[in-house]
Amino acid sequence: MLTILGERHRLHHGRSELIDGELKPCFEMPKRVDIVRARLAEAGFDETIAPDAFGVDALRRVHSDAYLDFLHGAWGEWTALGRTHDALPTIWPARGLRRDRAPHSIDGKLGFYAMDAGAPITAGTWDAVEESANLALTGAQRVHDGAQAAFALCRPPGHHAGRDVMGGYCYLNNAALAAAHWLAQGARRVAILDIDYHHGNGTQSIFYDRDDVLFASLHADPLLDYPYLLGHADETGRGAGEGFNLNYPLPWGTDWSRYAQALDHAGARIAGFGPDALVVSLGVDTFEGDPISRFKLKSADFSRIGARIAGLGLPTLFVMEGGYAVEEIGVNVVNVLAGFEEHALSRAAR
Ligand code: Q9C
Ligand code: ZN
Repeated sequence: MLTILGERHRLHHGRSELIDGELKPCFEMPKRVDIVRARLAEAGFDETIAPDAFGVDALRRVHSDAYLDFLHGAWGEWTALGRTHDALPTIWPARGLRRDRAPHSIDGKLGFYAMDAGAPITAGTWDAVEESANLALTGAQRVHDGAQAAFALCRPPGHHAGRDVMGGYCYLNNAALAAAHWLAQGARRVAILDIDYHHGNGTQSIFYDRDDVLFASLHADPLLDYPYLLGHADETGRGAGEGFNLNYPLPWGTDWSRYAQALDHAGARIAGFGPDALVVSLGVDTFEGDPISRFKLKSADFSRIGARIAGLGLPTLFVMEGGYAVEEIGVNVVNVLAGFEEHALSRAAR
C-alpha cells in the first residue's frame, strides 16, 4: 500500500499534559511514528513517498483563518513573554462565557481556541501539524489519481480538532482535510469511518450540517471516557446533515465480538450511502494494552478490521490517529493495512 511519510513530526514533542491532576509526559510522542515505520518496513510496505506541499487554501476548506493565524503565531507570542515551557491553556469557553470574541493576549487565545489542556504548543508544532495535514492531503490526491488505497502516517493526529479548536493531541483535522480535498476534486459523497478509541468530535462537528459527508464513529461511550462532551448515539446530524452522522458509543471492556457488530452496522450504512471514497481515521488505542484506553481488542483483531473495511470495496485513505501502546502500535497498524490488502486482493481474484 502506498504510504506517505514525513520527518517534521519530530519537531513537535509536547513535554506535558494534565492527567489525574498532574503534569505528566505526553503519551503522544515521536517514537510512535518510528515504531510504525519500522514495522511497515519489516512487513514489506516499501512503496513510500514524501508529502507534497498544499497551500493554506487546502487548510481553509476546514479551518477558520483566525484559528490558522493563532496556531501559526502562538509559539512566537508565548515566547515573547519570556516563557520557555510548552504553551498550555488555563481557561476554556464554558457555558455562560462568550465565544464570539477572540481575546488579543496569548493566554486568552490559548483558552479560546482549545477544548482541553491536551494539545501543548511547542516551537515546532506549526511545522509538524502543517506537514501532518500535507501527508493526508497527498494521500487523498494519490487516491483521487487512481491509487486503490493509501496510508498517511500523520502525526500529530487530527480527529479531535474542529474548525477553530484544538485538543486531545490534535491541531489540524487531517481526515477532514482529506475528505474536503476529495469533494473539491469533484467527489459527490465521501464517508469517514473513525475507529479511534475516542470519539472524533472535531470531524463530527466539521461535517455535522452536511449531507455529502457521512461520519461514522466507533468509540468509548462519552459518558465514561474522553472527550466526554460529544459522541452520543442521538447525535445524528443537523439540517441537511440530519441522518449523516452515526455514533456507536461502546462500553469499557468492549472486545472483538461486540466491536465487530458495531463495525458491520457502520459498514452497512456506509455502503448504503454510496460514497465515492472512504477516509478511515485509524486509531489503534482500542488495543487491550493501550495505557489510556479500556477496550480489549487483540493484535489479530486489527487484521479483521482491515479485511472488513476492504469488504466495502471503496477507494480508501487511512489516516493515522491515536494509539499509545507504543511498542505494539506498529504491529496493530500494519495488521489493519495488511488485513485490508489481503482481502482486497482476494476480492480482485474472485
Ligand atoms: N485519562 C487521540 O487519541 N486525554 N487523542 C485522556 C485519559 C486525552 C486522545 C486522558 C486523550 C486524547 C487522538
Ligand atoms: Zn484516541
